[in-house]
Amino acid sequence: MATFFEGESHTFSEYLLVPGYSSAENIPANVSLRTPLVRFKRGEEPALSLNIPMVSAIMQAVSGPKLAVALAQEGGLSFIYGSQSADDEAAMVREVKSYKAGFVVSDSTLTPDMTLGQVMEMKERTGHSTMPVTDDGTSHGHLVGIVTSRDYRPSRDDRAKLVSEFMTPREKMIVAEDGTSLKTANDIIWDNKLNQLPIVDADNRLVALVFRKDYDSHKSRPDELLDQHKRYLVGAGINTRDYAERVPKLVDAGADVLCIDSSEGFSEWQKRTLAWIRENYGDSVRVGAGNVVDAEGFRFLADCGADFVKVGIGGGSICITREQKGIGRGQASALIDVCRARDEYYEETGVYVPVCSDGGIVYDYHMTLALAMGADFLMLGRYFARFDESPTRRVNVNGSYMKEYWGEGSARARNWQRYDLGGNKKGLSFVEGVDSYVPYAGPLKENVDNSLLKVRSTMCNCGALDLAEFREKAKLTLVSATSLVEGGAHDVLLKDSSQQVNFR
Ligand code: RVP
Repeated sequence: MATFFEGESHTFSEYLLVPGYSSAENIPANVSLRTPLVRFKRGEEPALSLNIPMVSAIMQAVSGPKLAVALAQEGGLSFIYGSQSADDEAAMVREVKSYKAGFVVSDSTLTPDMTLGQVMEMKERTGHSTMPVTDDGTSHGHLVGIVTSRDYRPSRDDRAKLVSEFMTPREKMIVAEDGTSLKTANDIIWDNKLNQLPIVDADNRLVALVFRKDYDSHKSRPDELLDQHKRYLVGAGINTRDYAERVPKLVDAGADVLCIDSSEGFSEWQKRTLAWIRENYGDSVRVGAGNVVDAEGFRFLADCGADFVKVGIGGGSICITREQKGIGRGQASALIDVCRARDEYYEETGVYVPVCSDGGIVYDYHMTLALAMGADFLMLGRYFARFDESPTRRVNVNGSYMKEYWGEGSARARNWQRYDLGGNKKGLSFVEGVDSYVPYAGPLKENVDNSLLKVRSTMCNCGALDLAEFREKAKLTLVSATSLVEGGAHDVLLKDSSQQVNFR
């Protein structure tokens, strides 16, 4: 006879927190969101921690170098996607590790023979109005000029006009040489009343741009996640097929932590992958595993030496695994079960193995609930895909800006290693994900600040100043379908019909 779990399997929207006593100390500014990223022994500090409990999903449409930098600046971490060649993935890791705060590699570079029409198209696509001009149009070509929005009048100028006719030419530009510190660059910007300063090497090749606004924002990033050399922390996804080739390249590129990316992690393949890493690197390479949805799966991976365990099957916004294969579990029920197992494991062994809740976070309050249920940190795909920094295109769909977002199990990503069960057949046998649009939401920082302010506020309502205290004090209740209706605006006619949308 099969095993039947007690009760139904629930998801985040079916729960609410009941506030506890909050003292005068409980203000959002006093809340710490610092959380362990990897396993540690009782009484010891974890080797790696996050300053905010957010990591970005191991997905093509989410975790490229740009998002990784933006997220590390806020205190979280990206896992660069593994569904690309090991060399390409390692190059992305390197790009993050070699990123110098405040020095931006141009993503909107022109050639002198491009037209104003093309300039305006590029501005629309990237959202950037400062565009260096190089001889070959690459971000490291020879610098020949610069275009900003002050150089043309879209309503009056002929769209066929060439960049060379209206750019500020190189000889009239103020530049700084490679190796200039951010502080000096900023002084040059102030002394010359500039908005940006191109950095060039001895051969007049463009290296980067420093923007006036970036220096100030750099100074206001208290949560930045840095290694001992003041470089941003970054993770990388691996799979259970080519780890012997991929892991050394990622380690060599400077990846701070790895994660086995699999839709179903309770398997011999994960055991073998973890064993190989321990044999070859001991504890010097940190690696998470998953995904699992019950206590048994957690214990298996913890015993195999996983540094953290990821929870969630079928709850991802682009995921159709449950429909295709009939496996999975409501994300809240899975998380509660696994977090209980983590606490028992800690009691028994003195080893704390952090739990990551992966997928299914739609509203900001879902983050708070997942943390209250015991998650040490959250993995988010859809959430980050909506931001400027995600690697996908911003497109206009019926008058609204959208970003593309597709699953790793979709026909577009074809990440067969994530779903592979062994055997000789290589390739995706059937899709487990979809290709979609998500509403464009602007820059990462604004959104993360806003989401986490809500998390902090709710923690205060529950009398908690850090995540461990929050887990201890949280009181959760299941809600009925009828009280769900009561939770939104109801029985009123909204004046602003745009507030009526349920889709975020
Ligand atoms: P979400 O944040 O709800 O968009 O979910 C993201 C998660 O969905 C990923 O971290 C991963 O676990 C899962 N995923 C990614 N691709 C697919 C798929 O194609 N089915 N699922």
